[in-house]
Amino acid sequence: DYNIVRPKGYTVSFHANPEMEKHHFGQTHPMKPWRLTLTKSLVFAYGMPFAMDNFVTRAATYEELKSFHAADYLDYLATAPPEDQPQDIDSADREIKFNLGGSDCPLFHGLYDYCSMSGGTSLDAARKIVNRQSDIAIAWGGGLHHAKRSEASGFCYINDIVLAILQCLRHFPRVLYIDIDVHHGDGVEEAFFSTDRVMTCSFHKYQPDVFFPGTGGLDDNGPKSEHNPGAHHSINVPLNDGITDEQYAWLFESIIGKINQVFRPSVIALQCGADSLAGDRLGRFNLQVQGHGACVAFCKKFNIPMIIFGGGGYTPRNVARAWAYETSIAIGCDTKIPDQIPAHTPWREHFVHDTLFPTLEQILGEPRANRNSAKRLQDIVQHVHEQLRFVEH
Ligand code: TV7
Ligand code: CA
Ligand code: ZN
Repeated sequence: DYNIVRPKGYTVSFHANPEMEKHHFGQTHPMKPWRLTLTKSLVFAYGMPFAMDNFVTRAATYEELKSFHAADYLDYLATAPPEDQPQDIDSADREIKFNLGGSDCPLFHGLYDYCSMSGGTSLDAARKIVNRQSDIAIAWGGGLHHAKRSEASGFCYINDIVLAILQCLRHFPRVLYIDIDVHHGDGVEEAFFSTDRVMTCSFHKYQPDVFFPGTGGLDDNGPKSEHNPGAHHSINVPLNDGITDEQYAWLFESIIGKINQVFRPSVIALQCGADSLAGDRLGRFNLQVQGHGACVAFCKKFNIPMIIFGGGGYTPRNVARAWAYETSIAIGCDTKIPDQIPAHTPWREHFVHDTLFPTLEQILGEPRANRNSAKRLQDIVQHVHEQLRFVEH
């Protein structure tokens, strides 16, 4: 048997708005806000709320969203007619301009509420960090890294991460953004392209013209002009299909360990997109719950205030497993957590296998071929270390 207790000497906070989970992008759309319900059911069944400060968050206000987004974009987001309603030509025009209403970013009922709730959840986490009321603030409803100032992209409409980082920059000198979603964190990278107060580092599958969004090559390290303070402050780790826990941990520790030394962040913002897990509906990697969680554990060891965001993740049972395990890492009970999913877990039948750490064979049947050679991974680390020679704080 095991006991979940509050961690000694630091505070973990959990930020969520249950109203968010009720929204639907559409029957066949891969993004299922309901995965947040499944995540919470595991977090609760394991008794983790006892070890955290739990907050029901409010939606972000229009003024708060405007700290990053353009007013005309927000106005359209707030008033756009849902897809099943007739629209005039002018509104069809704006849909194209703002990239709204396609199959990736549909105009569904309650869209503005959903977006402002996601933004509000991450802002709430950031506020607890800047007030020093929390050391690790968790916002699984956030992590929507593709959204631009005036444009929706890749299932993301409001960039809650940028909002949270901007809030941190009002109180702290430097923020390190780390992104382990299988997609490139392009929206966050672009937002802080020209500043040396934010370093961004995304690990992702990279195959332009084949895999979304097609940016984030190894040589994309920020503005090419040395006079621009943002030069060398974008780090990209482009990967191929099938990467394993062992390879990913080696890359992550070699790169993030070095960044921590040279950049010395005052806050870490960690996007934990779970579409980098094996068996994801959109992802291509062979990561297990343990390997995904190892990234969180490694960051935690730095003892720097940290915000943990959600992100992608399209096989809900595996998203819930990873995010529940990562919550347990934050509160420091990960080594005690039983592999057996508690019998009283709501929706337990959705987990298919009744363990928190299913084997690769259980998840995939046959693992996906690994297209990442040891030589290529060494070259990536070497390139990143060369970039970091230009960075000194
Ligand atoms: C953070 N991949 C977001 C990741 C965003 C990925 C894409 C889909 C997709 C959309 C669907 C759908 C899908 C099975 C998968 C070039 C296109 C090709 C739409 C069919 N099934 C995150 C965005 C990516 C929508 N987009 O990082 C409705 O896959 O590749 C593309 C763009 C044009 C649009 N078509 C796909 O994880 C949260 N979309 C089924 C129904
Ligand atoms: Ca990524
Ligand atoms: Zn993704």
